[in-house]
Amino acid sequence: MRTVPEFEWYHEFVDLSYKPSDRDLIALFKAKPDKGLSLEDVAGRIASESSVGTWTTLSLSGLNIKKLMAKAYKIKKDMIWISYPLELFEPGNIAQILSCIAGNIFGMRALKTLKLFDVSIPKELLLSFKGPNKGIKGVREILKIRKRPITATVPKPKVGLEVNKYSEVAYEILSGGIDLLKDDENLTSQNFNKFEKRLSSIMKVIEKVENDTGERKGYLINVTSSYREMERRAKLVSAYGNNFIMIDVVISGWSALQAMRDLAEELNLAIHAHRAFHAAFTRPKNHGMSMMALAKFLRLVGVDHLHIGNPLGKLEAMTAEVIELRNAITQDKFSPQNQIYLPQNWNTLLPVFPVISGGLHPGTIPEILKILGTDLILQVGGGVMGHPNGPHSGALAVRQAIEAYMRGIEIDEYAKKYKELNAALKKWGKIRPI
Ligand code: CAP
Ligand code: MG
Repeated sequence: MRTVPEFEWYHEFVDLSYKPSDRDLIALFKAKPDKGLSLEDVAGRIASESSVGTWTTLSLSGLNIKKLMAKAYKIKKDMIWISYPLELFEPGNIAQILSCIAGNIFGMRALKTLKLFDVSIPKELLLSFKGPNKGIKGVREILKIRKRPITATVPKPKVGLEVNKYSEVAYEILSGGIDLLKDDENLTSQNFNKFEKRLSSIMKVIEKVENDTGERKGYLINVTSSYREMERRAKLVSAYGNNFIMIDVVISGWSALQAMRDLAEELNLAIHAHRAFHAAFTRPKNHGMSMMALAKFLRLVGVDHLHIGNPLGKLEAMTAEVIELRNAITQDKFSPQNQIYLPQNWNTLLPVFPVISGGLHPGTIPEILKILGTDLILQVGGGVMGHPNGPHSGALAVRQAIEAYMRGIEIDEYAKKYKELNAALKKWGKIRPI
């Protein structure tokens, strides 16, 4: 057992008899202490460094900071539950909250690894944020789609198509029945495809397809850039009559996202949150921040669509985790199926549309709907663009796969009547890509 130097006071941040109040924020950490340290040693260090403490006792006697001290109140195996007093946080300031519970602590030498596993936000702090602007119901109202899954497609290759070609492909995709055209995460305003030229052209395509088909369409245009430029682009999007913007939310950063959420309300826009870069810190099993914690913070700040992984896709995503994530961002009162996660009462904050994407194709759609239900956005990029007969047939095949499921008909049976679906099954079958 390590001898504790006189100048340390971390033990004052551990109280295993403490019972959190419903006004406390609870953070759940997964911790691996450095050699010679116990979980209780590091629990005190995490609670101290993420609230009011530092590495040594201070001479500032008499200061009443006890009310701001976090308390490690439960330790079980490698998990540590820490309770934070509400007064430690600035209402409505996501950056400040993360600077506490997702800040210095990841770099503490006392820890080999540390993962912020989950968070439970008290009502008073929760309601100081806006949450989603449109939510699931609002997005369905925009598109006039009551029950079935909503579909989206990214023209592929990811980037490189000039505006004219991009618009031709967009026409193929949307006229084939896809509801939302989506930019890829790394398409913004490169020389070969400038933002306003693309916006103007795609909105003309949408107008034509809406007139021809009677279906409502939308464009998840990627506004990712510096904040001021995102603001300018979002205003352009609204001026052109589109109801959606897409932001690479993790790359753009929390403060930019929170400002864009306010702007989305003024401009009557829904935010499609692409989570590129998340895997840098969600994928490591023992270090960083979990997708659950990330998803809760994104619902809190207020995105309308969020990618949560595809259990049958090309990127890593465990089915049980995707189901928990779907529940956490859609339920009014989230109660975890896996007891390790923390419950969350979302009060008046709207639900977020789960987006399933990454290696999705018509052959795997029915299985996805069976696992996750139909209140989803299905993003099918390569699974439309790679159809043997082109994107228009790929779009038709996606809608046919959804129709088969909604009508309770086995997809192979349904494919006998629909050549586009049949061709998709011939190419990809019903297997997940690697
Ligand atoms: C999917 C995608 C999305 C990923 C993001 C891509 O394309 O456009 O960015 O799904 O991952 O670029 O890979 P495909 P996640 O449909 O062709 O796979 O949804 O897990 O955040
Ligand atoms: Mg992409």
